[in-house]
Amino acid sequence: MADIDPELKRPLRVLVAAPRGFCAGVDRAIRIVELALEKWGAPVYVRHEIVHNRFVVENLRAKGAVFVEELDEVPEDVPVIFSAHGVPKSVPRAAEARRMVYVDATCPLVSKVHRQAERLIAQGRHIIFVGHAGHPEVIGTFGQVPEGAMTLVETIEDAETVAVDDPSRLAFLTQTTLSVDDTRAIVETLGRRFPAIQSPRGEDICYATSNRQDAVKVIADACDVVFVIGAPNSSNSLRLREVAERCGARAYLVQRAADLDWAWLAGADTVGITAGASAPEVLVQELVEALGERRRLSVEQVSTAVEDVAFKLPRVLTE
Ligand code: 2E7
Ligand code: F3S
Repeated sequence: MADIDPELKRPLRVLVAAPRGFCAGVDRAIRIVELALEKWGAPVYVRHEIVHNRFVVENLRAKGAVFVEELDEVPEDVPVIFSAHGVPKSVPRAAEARRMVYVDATCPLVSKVHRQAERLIAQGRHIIFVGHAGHPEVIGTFGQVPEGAMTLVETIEDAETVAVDDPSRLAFLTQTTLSVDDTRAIVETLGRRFPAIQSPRGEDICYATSNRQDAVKVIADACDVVFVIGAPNSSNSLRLREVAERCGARAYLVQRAADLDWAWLAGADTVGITAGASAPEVLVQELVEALGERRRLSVEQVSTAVEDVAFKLPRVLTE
């Protein structure tokens, strides 16, 4: 006789965080690709994953989008879209030189940081940029200013040791998807070492990042296990997993339900689910359904904020 799984149909409380999933910048970026396909027909090229989610990318690919990493992979006479994470100034410049049709899907909140960087450089300041090396947003923001005008700080240790020429003419900016708590500590360190450092006008960490971190904290406090739906290259999703883990939960990043390992749920009575800003809601529902196949679920949504942010689409696609 086959063994009966003792976990099967044991009750499982599921807390689903809100806000979770798509932010306004992701909504806009995906819509830009869809509208470009409607307006110009396939293929439409996209430089870099429009957002860091395989499911989103595959769906758009099925509609005729072609994803490449560099502009020189785009053939002549086809439109190209720049991803939500932003691009160095050299990219639109190269597109203009080739007389390409391009649409910039950079999140407006990232563009705002780009403009702040330019303004600070015009004031003669050196910028300390708090972010993660190699991330496309960081590459894009560094590409707004002349080489050497900005220094990357990734950790508290970096903040303790970074050397600057003139501490009286210093400012800092940050990536939009950082850990709110880690960034606070880094910024405090910078402020202690460089009392004259100028802060960003508003927060650079975006509303979606901080709302999702607040919400996951609340569920993680009550959960044995937290699942974050997101890709391994998704900065904001990685931060959500870290935040959940720091609250004492066992926290896993999963791209979709198929990644779930049932061993992770051993002994768990309460699990939490959230999703990074680039993860579609269908993947949340898919995970809930997968859990329901083995356990008897009670599902509750835990809401810590209501979001009503929406960004305008580029005129070229709406006229
Ligand atoms: C753009 C920006 O695509 P994502 O996973 O990107 P991150 O930056 O978190 O790796 O999420 C949406 C998004 C977030 N930030 C897009 Cl700058
Ligand atoms: Fe923009 Fe923040 Fe989303 S920077 S793309 S609103 S995660």
